[in-house]
Amino acid sequence: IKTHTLGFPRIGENRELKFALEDYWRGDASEESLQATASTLRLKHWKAQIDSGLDFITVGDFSFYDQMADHIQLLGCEPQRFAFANEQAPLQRYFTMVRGKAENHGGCNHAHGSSAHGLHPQETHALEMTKWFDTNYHYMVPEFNASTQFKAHAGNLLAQLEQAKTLNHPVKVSLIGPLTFLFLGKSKQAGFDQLDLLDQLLPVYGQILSTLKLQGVEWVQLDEPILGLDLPGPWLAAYERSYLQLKTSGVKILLATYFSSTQGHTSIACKLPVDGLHVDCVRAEEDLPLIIDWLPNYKVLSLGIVDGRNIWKTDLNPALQHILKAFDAGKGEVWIAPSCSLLHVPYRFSNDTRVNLQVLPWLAGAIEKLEEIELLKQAAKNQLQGKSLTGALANIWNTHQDLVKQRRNSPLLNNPEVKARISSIAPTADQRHSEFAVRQQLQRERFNLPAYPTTTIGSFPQTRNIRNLRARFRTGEIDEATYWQHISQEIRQAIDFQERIGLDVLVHGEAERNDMVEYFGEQLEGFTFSANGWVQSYGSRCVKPPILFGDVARPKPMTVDVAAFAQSLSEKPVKGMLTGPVTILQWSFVRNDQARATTALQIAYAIRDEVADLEQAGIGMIQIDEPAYREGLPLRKARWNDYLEWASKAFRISASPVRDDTQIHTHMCYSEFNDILPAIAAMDADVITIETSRSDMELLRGFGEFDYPNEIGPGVYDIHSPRVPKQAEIVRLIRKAAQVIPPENLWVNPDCGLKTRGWEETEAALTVMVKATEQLRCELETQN
Ligand code: THG
Ligand code: ZN
Repeated sequence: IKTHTLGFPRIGENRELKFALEDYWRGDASEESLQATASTLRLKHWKAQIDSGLDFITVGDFSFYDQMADHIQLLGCEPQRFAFANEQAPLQRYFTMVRGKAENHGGCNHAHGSSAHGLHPQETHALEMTKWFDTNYHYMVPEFNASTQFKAHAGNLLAQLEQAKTLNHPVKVSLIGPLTFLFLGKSKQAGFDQLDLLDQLLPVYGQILSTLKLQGVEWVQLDEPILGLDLPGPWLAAYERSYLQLKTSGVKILLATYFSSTQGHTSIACKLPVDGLHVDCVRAEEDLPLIIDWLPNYKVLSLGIVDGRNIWKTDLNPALQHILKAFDAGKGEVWIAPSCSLLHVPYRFSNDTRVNLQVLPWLAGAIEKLEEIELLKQAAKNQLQGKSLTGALANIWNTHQDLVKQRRNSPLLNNPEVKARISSIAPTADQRHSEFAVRQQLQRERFNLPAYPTTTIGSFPQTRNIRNLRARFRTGEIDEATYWQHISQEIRQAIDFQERIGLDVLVHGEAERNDMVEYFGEQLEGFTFSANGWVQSYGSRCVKPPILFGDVARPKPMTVDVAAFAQSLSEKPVKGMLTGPVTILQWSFVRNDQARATTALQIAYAIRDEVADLEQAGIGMIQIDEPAYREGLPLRKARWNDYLEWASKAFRISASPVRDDTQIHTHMCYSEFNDILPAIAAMDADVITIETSRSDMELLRGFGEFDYPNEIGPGVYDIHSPRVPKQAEIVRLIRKAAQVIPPENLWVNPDCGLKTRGWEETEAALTVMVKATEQLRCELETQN
């Protein structure tokens, strides 16, 4: 029996890598100092693996930004559009690819005035970023076209290997497999299929594997998580010949699948000419009997039995049974591992100072998960010799299992009122009183908005001042009254600003919120929070997912005071701002002792009560954001319907207690909506705002073809860049939108929230947006 991990969190226990990167980018630290931090972190993480008893340390999971981006360099396929000079240092090229390059390269915090003149020829967009499967981690998307070429650049990887060798411990190298790498990239040329690049790519992989073998590496883990998707036939068909070719390198290959069942491709995965197969026994437990049956006994079976996507201590008994079953079936070599890379969980919980003390002992971060793996190995070894654990290990095992049992039976998990409420949902609870057409009429009479009403998505720039304010309140430096006095001031300024530039529907700006999920979790029962449980989201950016451990209830209103105060400052409607149940679910660590659908419904009721209270307080428009609605979609299509049914129901439950003339908004960020449009329509929000400007309104076409029935605000400018759009550009986008959406249903707004932007460019951009709208209204009047 051997133990390993598919990958380890790289940002550092105290986000050392994040701070080192940001210092370096800001010009406050040298490359040497950045490299030194990276090197120290790698050593620390490998030592942690050795200390907890793993048989291999994993090399290749470190990255300065993202592992897919690393592979773009490893495989020598930096997109031609970056036009790198040969002499340019790889690290510079790397950061240009992942972060883009602004004109003058002065960083992003000044000289915004100059960007008002439009795209500078020297401005280079970063690689696109997109969600890694159904996680909250984003990877950088490789770009392919017919002239893409590959070339091995393994220097970086080999240097890390050399560093690992100083520890004198067996090494396993982890890489993304060739088919997954190609599949997750994007063809940038119409009609070009990136699968056509496979034959060029394979020799480069072969060369890298041979080099690793020469360097004394016995095992390479090749991640092929796309085997858990509904793969197109030609991609599936390419597996066998690809791996036959890679086999000639002579290095042993562990093919790693995770996140989802390989159903339909299980036999291919089992029969590939590789030396081992890793299976996710948490997400794809149902595959295990088949795999035990079909995987030849001479191959290594790596069992991913410790959940790499969640933070609960593993119930060791059933996990041990899985291991023993594999041995019973005659498997020669069984390895034990987390289900997937530990990238998706915090470093550790044992030192945390904030988690509810009753919940804390139930949790396992990356470090604690390695300990579980070692414990399972010792128990399995003993069992195979007909013995059970004794001494200290037996004590650890028993204590661990007591905690697992304690959580299962804890009264902390149960709130009978919440359970009763969702066990008897009235059939009309998820329905508005009247159909949309009726509501629309009443809302038009009530709000009397001009054509193409203008609004924003909700957040305004989170200035240093606001962050400091929250930090000072958190540490007790200022008291609650002082804190709210300052926040009120921020809200007042936000309202004044919007009145001044002439927006029609206002927001309060969200100065009081840290994160759109954390903010609500902190006020709900059933959640707890860590002080330091950071998980990488993209690059140096991290999130601290709330821990949802029990039945969800709302002890008291969460946003009503702020919303009512903001509304009192203006005659115009000010939207009440909430986060939707699916997004709260998706961006939290949620309980694994009940169905996600049930948890979502509980959250939905908490939001529903908030919606009702907002309406009571005179708020006429309420926005319930669901940016994670699309990413919650299961990886296999066969499970979509079930998800979409409960997800849209959860949204409707939260949105439906209101009168017909109360207007419900929702917002979703950039995603492929088109395949789930019926489910988006089924949410029945009166207005949806979506991100469309980067796709030049192409995303909107689907809404038009589908005849999306309700009102839509397609984003008219990209908020991810400090660039200020020109009036003519926005006019053009609105006209384009009006060709597919009935103009009377169109709203005008930016793509997304503005919290990552500065005030200067925000004011400039929104002013242009209002001007563009006024121009179109004039044209409408002259037509009529
Ligand atoms: N909240 C949560 N998840 C998310 C987003 C979010 N996932 C998708 C998307 N938005 C990810 N985007 C970001 C953008 C910025 C940051 C994190 C994720 C960010 N984080 C701070 C950092 O790393 O410095 C930490 C913020 C803090 O101190 O709380 O800036 O909005 N849950
Ligand atoms: Zn958004």
